[in-house]
Amino acid sequence: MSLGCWATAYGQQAPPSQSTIAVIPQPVRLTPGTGSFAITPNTKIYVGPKNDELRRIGQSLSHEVMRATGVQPPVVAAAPGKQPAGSIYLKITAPADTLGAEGYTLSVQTAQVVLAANQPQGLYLGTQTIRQLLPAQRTAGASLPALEIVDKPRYNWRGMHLDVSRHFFSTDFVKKYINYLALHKMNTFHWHLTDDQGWRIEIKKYPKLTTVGGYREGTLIGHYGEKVPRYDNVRYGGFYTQEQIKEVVKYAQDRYITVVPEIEMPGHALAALTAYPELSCTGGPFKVGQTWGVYDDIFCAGNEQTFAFLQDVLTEVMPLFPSKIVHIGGDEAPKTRWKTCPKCQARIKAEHLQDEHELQSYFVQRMEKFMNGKGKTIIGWDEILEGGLAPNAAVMSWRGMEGGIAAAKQKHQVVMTPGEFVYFDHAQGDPSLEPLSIGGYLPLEKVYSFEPTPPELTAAERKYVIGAQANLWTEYIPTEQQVEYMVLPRLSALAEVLWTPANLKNWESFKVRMQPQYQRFAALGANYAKSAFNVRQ
Ligand code: TNX
Repeated sequence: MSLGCWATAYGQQAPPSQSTIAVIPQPVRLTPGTGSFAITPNTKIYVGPKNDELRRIGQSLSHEVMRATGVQPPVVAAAPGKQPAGSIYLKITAPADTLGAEGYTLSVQTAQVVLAANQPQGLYLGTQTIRQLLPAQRTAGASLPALEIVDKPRYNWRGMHLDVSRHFFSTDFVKKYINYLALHKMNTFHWHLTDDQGWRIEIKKYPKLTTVGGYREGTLIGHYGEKVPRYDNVRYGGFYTQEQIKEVVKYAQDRYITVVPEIEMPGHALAALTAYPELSCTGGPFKVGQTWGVYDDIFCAGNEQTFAFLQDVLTEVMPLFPSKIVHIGGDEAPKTRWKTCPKCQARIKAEHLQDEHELQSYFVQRMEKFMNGKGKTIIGWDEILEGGLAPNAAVMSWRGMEGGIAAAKQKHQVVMTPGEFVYFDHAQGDPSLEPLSIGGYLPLEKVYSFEPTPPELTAAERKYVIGAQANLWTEYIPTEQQVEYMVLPRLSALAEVLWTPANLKNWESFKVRMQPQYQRFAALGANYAKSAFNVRQ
């Protein structure tokens, strides 16, 4: 980045010096001290108590220190109570204080650094703060600024979603994406694995899901909705084997990120129906979607085979994901086919249902019962409210906040993900200068202004809003570089919305703290959107 860029964006200001304290998300309490802790070839990282998990966290910090300073501190098990001077000490403190599982304290003094937490997860999150106190680009003789931090998150669900159906991304890239989440102290990765345009997870009992459903004959070129749609006629697709899924889940777990898989039902199922047309109302045949939008052909709710199939699929999916919660989709399921399907109509009658919306509710409740029986809970898009919410289901509110508000009032957990504030598939700069995208305009400042807890809820109802997430639908995002472009830096704003107490949010301060963050993105080789601050390239 040249000086010219800085001049354009920030008047004549110079970039902040390396010693600037610029942590994102902003910690709950940060008190600057005097002096600094120098990283030297003698610096060691002590971890206590001695165990593999803490050692791994120490190793990851050591790796980051190496990246920033060229010095790789050895990781050493520390005897309890002993605090060697001149080193970095990671320790588990007595449980049951106010820090919770994810909180930590960090004390940087000239003589030593002490990072403490109740749980390893808190320690790991604290190392992400240390990482941001280090220079973004490798600097020999670097130091950490003296300070005291007490920190813990505002929300439990700090999520980021990725649609790998409309476009497919390699496991290597998914891991890179998870790294960006970890840097931002996010703790949930919502993996949208199935949709009309491709089924991306290997299911051994139904191999055609991926051999057939994993590939489409071509992809729409240009905007959805053009009078004469054009296709590139290039076969496109891919899928993850169960081994690859396990690898990604483990990778995320090591970074204290829960992977929530999404298996879409009853809608957005065209890829599955292409592989197994007998699960539709008409019997097909079908083609894996080449166009975006919503398709009328969905899983048949009148057909017992549909339920057996989905239960089999979930039986294979559940053991791959330690997450207690599984996403079952539920959005945009047109009732066109169910209206004319004799079996669906017979089901409506037999179950004394009012209409097709109640049939969808019946569908979701049946799946919920199955999942609850296996010790899992479900979350679905806010359409699952229609026709009656399943008894234990959580709701992901995407069509504004209304669905989430209704669910919270019914004492159901809610994750807020309203399109207006957190759909990262929308353009983030002047739309006429940005790559082809969908949905509208969502600049960084608007993401930053997002408030996940609706003020109209009572104090008791607010507890059901467990957090929020941003979604990245990839209809118009064909490459890894473009994924990075759409997510960065908006992810930084989202992270602060979800971690930092509302009264500490400050857009002006955020903008200043973003400057070293940009350098960090550059050092990671990330294609972040420089346009987000209207910085000339
Ligand atoms: C709506 S958000 C969808 C997705 C699309 C997205 C495009 C949601 C639950 N469904 O299928 O990709 O709009 O912004």
